[in-house]
Amino acid sequence: MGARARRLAAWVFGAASLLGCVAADAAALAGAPAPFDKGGVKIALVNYLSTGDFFQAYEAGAQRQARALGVDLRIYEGRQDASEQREQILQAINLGVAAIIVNHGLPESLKDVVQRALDKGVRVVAFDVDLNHPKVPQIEQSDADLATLLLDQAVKDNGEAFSAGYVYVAGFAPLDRRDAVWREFKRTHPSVREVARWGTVDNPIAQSVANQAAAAYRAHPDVRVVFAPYDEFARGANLAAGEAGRSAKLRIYSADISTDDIQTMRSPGSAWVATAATNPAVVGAVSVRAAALLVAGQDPGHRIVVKPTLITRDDLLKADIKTIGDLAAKVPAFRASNAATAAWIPAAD
Ligand code: SR1
Repeated sequence: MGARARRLAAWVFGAASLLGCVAADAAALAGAPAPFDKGGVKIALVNYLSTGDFFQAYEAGAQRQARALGVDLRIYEGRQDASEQREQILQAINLGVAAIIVNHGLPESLKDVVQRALDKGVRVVAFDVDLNHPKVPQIEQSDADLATLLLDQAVKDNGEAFSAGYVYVAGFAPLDRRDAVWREFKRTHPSVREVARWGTVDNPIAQSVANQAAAAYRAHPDVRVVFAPYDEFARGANLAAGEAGRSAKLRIYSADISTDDIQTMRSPGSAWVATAATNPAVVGAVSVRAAALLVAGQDPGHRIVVKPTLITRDDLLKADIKTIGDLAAKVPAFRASNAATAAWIPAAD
């Protein structure tokens, strides 16, 4: 084959694989309502946060559900940059997506671009960012239940009176909802004293939180319980406890779970004794299904909840759970959710 023919073949192959990629990712789904019966449906997942196990697993679950639906899922990485997230929403609208999943973010900076999407007929669903719009279904993990499970366990393990450290950053919807439960808990448990508070989402989050925790532990040697309801916070609090030789004197209660988190909780002498969590991959799949239902003209409901489960260090050790896969094998809620389902939507593989 001559050079010209080779160039032409490469061009044809490149164009075909590009088309093939779109066609493969956005294939027709037999028996599904329009537009899924024809294929070619594009959905955007626009993230505010992407780093850390939770968000990686969330994205993986969203991708699996999109593949099962024949949807071409365009993922925009989140860099905790509100103006970049706005720009990405505008790019997604221009790309002609049928729906946008907004994953976290700052409501004030999103409202007008979300309205622009809705005005152009693009469907929108929100995970863990309160967009407060009647046309935008809100997906969450029931953060009130999640925090209540943890604080009930903290009382069970430590009694009604203890000095606590609290890890919190305001402005993130799930953390704010968990914080509302913590504030009410302190009101109803006057012998629980919050003696130290810290928190940051500066990357790398766990290490930044560990640096703050080390100072908090030095200043407040009476801290017995740490309420750190985000796994990156718990990793930091646990790391600092280990480095300060305080693991045996502290108990850490957190949210979220991943295979790495399970290993940290199981490690000898770990202070991280309980977490309340969903499977983030399941939440990602629910988000795509909710968007797909809207695109098909069906109603996923306005408030879509994936319920969390309490998992203690003892549970992990006794049941010999070492990975998220082990957890899914033992706890049905970690395999799938019946939120935002329909007979025509295939299960994510
Ligand atoms: C900074 S917000 C972190 C939380 O978002 C998700 O809801 C996860 O549960 C995580 O804890």
